[in-house]
Amino acid sequence: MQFQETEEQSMIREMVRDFAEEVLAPTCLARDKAQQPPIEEWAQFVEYGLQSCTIPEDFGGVPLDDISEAIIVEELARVDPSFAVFFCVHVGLCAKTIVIHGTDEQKSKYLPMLATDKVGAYSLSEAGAGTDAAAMSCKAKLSDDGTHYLLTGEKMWVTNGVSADVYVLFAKDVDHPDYGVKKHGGTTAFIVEQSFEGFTVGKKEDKLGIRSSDTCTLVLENCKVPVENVLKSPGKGFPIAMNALDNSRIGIAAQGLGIAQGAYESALKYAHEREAFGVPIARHQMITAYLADMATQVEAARLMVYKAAWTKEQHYHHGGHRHSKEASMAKLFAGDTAMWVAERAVQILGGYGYTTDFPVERFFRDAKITQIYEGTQEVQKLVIARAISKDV
Ligand code: COS
Repeated sequence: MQFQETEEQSMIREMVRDFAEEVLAPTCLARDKAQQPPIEEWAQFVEYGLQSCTIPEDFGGVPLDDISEAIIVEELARVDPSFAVFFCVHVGLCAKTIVIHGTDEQKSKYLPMLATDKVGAYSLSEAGAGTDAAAMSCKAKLSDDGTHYLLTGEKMWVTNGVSADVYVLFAKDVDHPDYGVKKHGGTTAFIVEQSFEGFTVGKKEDKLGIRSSDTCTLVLENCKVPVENVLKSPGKGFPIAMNALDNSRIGIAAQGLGIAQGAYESALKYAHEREAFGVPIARHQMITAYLADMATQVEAARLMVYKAAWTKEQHYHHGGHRHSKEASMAKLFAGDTAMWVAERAVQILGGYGYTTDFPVERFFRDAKITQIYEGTQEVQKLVIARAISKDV
């Protein structure tokens, strides 16, 4: 067992940290206020090639190991959690899902564009199907000539929904023999382009946090999707959706870690600069104890995130076991850590922490979503409980 980053991982961390501080930090508050997606910043980011980190070289990517991917998210979220989730969804939920489940034709068509400047998204949830994903009601019906599916319904909570060009999107094939038999019966994964006929970007949500990340509904009105855009085969979509979430929950855990790290650093700096009763507040025991607890929680979250990323790497490349449990544990712990550390940071900064003069109010608002999306904390407990019950 070793706890040291490789030289390459340290180099990536430094590169992303510089990018986040130089490019994201100056604009993130204004984007947050305006709810503006980081399109210009993304254009600068793609020059580094990191948006292709989950795509094999054969399809134009510069693949990195899973711990490096987590480090990138962590460093982005330390400054700008909205940008971090933009990256996470693109590389994880979209590109990686096509890498794992796509045919050679699908990979050749879609991965090179996702490896360059096209943006990816993932669309599973609906108004009545969030935690209970299998309850989705969007329907897919094969056209009479059998060349394409017609998708109908409305998807919800789609991160990157406005900005994306390509979506991995789930709907139920009503003619599949399992449809109406099993709860998730007929669920099919499609690759959908924003330009497809019958596809409309719907309402954009006005959110508490991660406001520079666009979240919207998608309206499908006989949306025409070629049959060759089905991932795997019709009716095989639910396990694809679950597998994609196993992968990306580590990304959200890394986002929580980055938020916690950013909030902790702000509080530490402030506590050493701000004086009260004649000394820096960091010398008051109650504040010292907060800071010690925060540093400990952040470190514990970091170990869990990297361990989950390592387990994922072992699963895909070295025959290791599936990483569902580790991903959910990391997301559960790091999400709670983000929320707790950000709240403590606001407390340490007092009134200043409640204003936009310091980033901790934004971290506080941004932290909350890490306990909700890509599976609520309650869902993570369900996944963990199911996994550990197999150990009995
Ligand atoms: N990887 C691959 N396949 C998986 C899987 C995983 N991690 N987890 C479940 N599956 C498969 C099962 O093996 C089963 O397949 P078969 O029917 O072929 O046997 C199928 O998926 C259904 O699994 P299960 O019975 O566990 O489904 P449930 O309806 O009970 O759902 C939860 C389980 C709640 C865990 C699931 O709905 C979930 O994760 N919900 C949260 C969704 C979420 O995170 N949404 C946010 C999306 S971001 S827009």
